[in-house]
Amino acid sequence: MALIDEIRQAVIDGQAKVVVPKVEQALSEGIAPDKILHEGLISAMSEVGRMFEEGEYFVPEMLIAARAMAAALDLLKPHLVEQGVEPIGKVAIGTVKGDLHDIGKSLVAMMLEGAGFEIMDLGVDVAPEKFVSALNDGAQIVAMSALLTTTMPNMKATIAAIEQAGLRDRTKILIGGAPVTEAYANEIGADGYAPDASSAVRKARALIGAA
Ligand code: B1M
Repeated sequence: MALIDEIRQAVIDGQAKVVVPKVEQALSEGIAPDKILHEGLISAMSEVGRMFEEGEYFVPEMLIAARAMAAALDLLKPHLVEQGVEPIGKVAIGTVKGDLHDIGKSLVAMMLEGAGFEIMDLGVDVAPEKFVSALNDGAQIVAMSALLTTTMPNMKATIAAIEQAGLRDRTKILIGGAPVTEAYANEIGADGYAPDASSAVRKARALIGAA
């Protein structure tokens, strides 16, 4: 089996102790971090999602696979994030209230950081008021992630809270996550939608006029 497939399989099997040395090996063999990310890690999580949908995996298996992926992402981070770049803007990023999925959000945060944004990572299950207080602390962009159809409405609730706080005019709002669409972004009055981490960077740059 090719090394990248071994990484993918080890994430699916939730074997963090296998994934980490294999990612180290892949990096030392000169395999591009981007290839490890997409063909190894992200592809593995899609398969885990499919297995969950089809009843082959349950929540504990999903969680263990996510932990293996997170351990691999920690290793990849320095390779994906350029160090010492002058900040081009401040982003408050979080997964919306009620939603505990953090891998996609963290990946978007990592890529934004690599593109020169200063990141305030608010974590998961972030209440609208927390986004508002990050804006009061100087964030220009609010970046919201949602992985559940049931938590998407909390994006709209957060926009309402920002409006109510009188901060909407000076705030750019970017949203994303597997169930989120451009149409939904338009519907709730967000300024942008991105389907993945690299387009999130392009969108964020465009939103603050740094494109
Ligand atoms: Co959950 N889960 N989960 N889960 N989980 C999904 C999302 C699901 C699609 C699985 C399935 O049924 N196929 C399903 C949602 C169904 C729906 O609402 N339509 C689901 C469910 C149902 C649940 C629970 C309700 C299960 C239960 O308890 N019965 C529960 C909810 C808990 C909660 O949040 N309150 C739950 C729990 C969990 C775990 C905790 C076990 C674990 C998360 C662990 C963690 O994050 N630390 C988990 C996992 C791992 C998944 C899957 C398998 C993988 C998610 C992931 O990390 N993907 C997922 C199935 C799937 O996605 N195929 C699933 C990899 C990641 C890189 O991709 O997050 O999509 P993603 O991020 C992408 C893009 O979406 C985009 O860029 C990223 C990189 O390209 N993006 C943005 C994301 N945020 C963005 C923000 C942006 C822009 C782009 O701008 C701001």
